[in-house]
Amino acid sequence: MRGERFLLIFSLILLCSFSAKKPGPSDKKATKETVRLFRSLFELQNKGIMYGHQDDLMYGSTWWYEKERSDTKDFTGDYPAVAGFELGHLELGHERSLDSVSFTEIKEQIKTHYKRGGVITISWHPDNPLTMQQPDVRSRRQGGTAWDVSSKEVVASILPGGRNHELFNTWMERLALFFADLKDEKGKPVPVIFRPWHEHSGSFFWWGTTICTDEEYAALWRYTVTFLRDKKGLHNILYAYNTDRVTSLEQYMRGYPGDDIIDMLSLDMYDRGAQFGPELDNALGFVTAEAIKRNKLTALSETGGRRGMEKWWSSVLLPVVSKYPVGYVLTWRHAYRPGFKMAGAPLKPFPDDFMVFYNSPGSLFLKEVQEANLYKRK
Ligand code: BMA
Repeated sequence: MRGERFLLIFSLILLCSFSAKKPGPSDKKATKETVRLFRSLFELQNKGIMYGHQDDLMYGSTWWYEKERSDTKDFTGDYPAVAGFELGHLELGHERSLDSVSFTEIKEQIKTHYKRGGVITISWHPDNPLTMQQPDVRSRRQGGTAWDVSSKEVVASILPGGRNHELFNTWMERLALFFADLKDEKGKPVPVIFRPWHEHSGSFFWWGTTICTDEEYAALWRYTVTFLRDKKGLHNILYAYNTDRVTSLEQYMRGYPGDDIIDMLSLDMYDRGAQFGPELDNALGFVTAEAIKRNKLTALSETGGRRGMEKWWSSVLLPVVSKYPVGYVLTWRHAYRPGFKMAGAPLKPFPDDFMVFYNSPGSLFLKEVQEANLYKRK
């Protein structure tokens, strides 16, 4: 009798621990640090919004690669919680990105930011593998680049069976080598959030919504992840699905490759006018609800203020993002402009109103995520 009761209690405990499945990466072999990052971010997105900045650790409009420097730190005294990096032209075997940034230096800064306890996110604007081979390519504006949308055959041409499949595999090999090189001092892989094939709902990249079919887009995603994760054994990557502005969940999910591939549901939306606030509110509402339902992370992975609007951070962005469990908000790069430096009167890296966002209890910069110990907790 006692034995039976013991067995019953034991199986109940076992059942409970199985059904209360903890949210975690889609990669079942994700490294310990990657699992911890996922879980920390999943919790943190209910507590506040991390600030992220693209190429923050690489340059600002008046300076170029000074190791400890950051526009965010210059302005607020703290680094961003999330550091964004770009891999465009890595696929070509170049030493520098399409923005002239050295890939060796990018790797250094990724490791440094990881050591500090920050989060790393990586974007990729690869050239157009089909049109780049055309003889007259450079005579066209954006010819051969990620923005070249002159052919609708591109995605089909790089998938298995397509005539550019082998070329694409050499690109993927280079990408895999880069990720494999991201190791800390003890040789352990550095976890990163990778956001390729971004802004699918728009039609300004060769993987855009009217440039390939939803099936091709999903297949491209699945090929990318299975290549890196299963073929190359890389288990330090969280994958972010991403669209540009959308007005419905149905539009957002077009081409979604599946929960076994994706870790984060993210959105890019720039403020182009008065409709932005309500549109962002609507989109973040359904994107974050869907993400939570699926046990996925969330982000407003690219945004930017309205031209000429002084209090954008405090009066437009903050009130909307505070309503939802958004993991991070990232603003895009401060492109280096040698002319600004020569003029002797450098522009301020951020508007004064950015400090209102910084000082808000809801925003998280590096010091706050250091306290949360993203990679070390259980
Ligand atoms: C774009 C612009 C480009 C840049 C690209 C990749 O949005 O900032 O100038 O080359 O991102 O970083």
